Amino acid sequence: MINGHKLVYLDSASSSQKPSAVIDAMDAYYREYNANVHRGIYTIGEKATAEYEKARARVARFINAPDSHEIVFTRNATEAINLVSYSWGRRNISRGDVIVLTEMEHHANLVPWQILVQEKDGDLEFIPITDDGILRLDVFEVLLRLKPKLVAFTHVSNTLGTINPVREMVEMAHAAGALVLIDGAQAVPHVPVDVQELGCDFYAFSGHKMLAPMGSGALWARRELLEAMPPFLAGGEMIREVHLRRSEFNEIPWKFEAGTPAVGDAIGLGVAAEYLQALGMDAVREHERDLVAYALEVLPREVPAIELYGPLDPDLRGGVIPFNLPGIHPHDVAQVLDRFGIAVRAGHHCTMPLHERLDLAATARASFNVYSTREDIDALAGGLMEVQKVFNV
Ligand code: C6P
Repeated sequence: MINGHKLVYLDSASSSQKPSAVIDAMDAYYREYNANVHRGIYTIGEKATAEYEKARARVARFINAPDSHEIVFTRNATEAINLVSYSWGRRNISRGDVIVLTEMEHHANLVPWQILVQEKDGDLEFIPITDDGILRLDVFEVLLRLKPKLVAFTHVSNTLGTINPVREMVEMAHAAGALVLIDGAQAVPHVPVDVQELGCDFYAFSGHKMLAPMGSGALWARRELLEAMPPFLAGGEMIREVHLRRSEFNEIPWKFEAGTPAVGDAIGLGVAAEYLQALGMDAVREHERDLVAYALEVLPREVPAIELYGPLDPDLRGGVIPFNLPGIHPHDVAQVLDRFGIAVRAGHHCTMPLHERLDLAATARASFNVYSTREDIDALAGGLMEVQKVFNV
């Protein structure tokens, strides 16, 4: 109970709740076979290593990676993108090179590239959006004439919910000779992801938004890219041989997993991937599409003053509903909703440039996951009516 009310959790885009299967798997690791991996030649050390690598195989299956060695465990999507910007970026981007991003990127898929091009004297270009949050592919076509080295974009917008036409964008980018990084942080929990079908080169995501523990995440990249990339972090585990003045690095993916990894978190991530696969990602998507369609119908009907942002077509939109109540700051909206046990996020959602583009100081945002229901949306509509009463608007 939250403030005397049943919790209505509508902040899953920020982080999801975790199923018992995930918590139990982590509990079992810590209680029954807690040990470091790839080190101990004793029973629980071997069991921990086997479960850690099993988790990698599960994650690979979940996104249909052709080879589980192409999955590098990271702490989150941010670290996965930084791994690419530091490792691939510093070796492949030089003076005058162009990287194309979009106006809707989360800061995690913007700031690493800003730092890289500042260091290398390269350039960033941005695919603009329409007022309802759709990428302008006509402008993308024009930007591709600049022959960018890399195009990096989000699969699903964390702020507007827009599901981008990623497959088409990958084809366009490849035809122009660019590599493609997809930020899948808001996609893997909500839509089927098949990296082979998408044809991209790098795919980054966090575990904690897809029912997995905090501190879990992954980068998928094509084997030949990972093999050619220098290590990102250095130390134990990522080496094969070390001498005082030189070292030989380990094979992929361990070359990118320096130090003791978050073993329990990786195991939890593997179980979350299996859990979602058992639900069926087509069914997950259909459930969220239904919730989006319901929210887009119910909220303006029950709360006529509400301003909604993002694509109006539920087919183009993941489970994210950004909104404002005119005359009330979104932080106040979120605070009053909390009195009724309703959790939404308010602010810029780590997309300040997108808010600037839409001329919005901030928004409130309701977001869904597999456990969200139509009743949650009814509760939100009721809560928003209460907010209006409190502020007398
Ligand atoms: N978005 C949100 O409330 P991390 O923090 O590394 O797990 O995820 C970063 C990230 C990258 N890309 C997208 C599209 C994202 O949505 C996020 C995280 C959360 O929208 C927290 S700011």
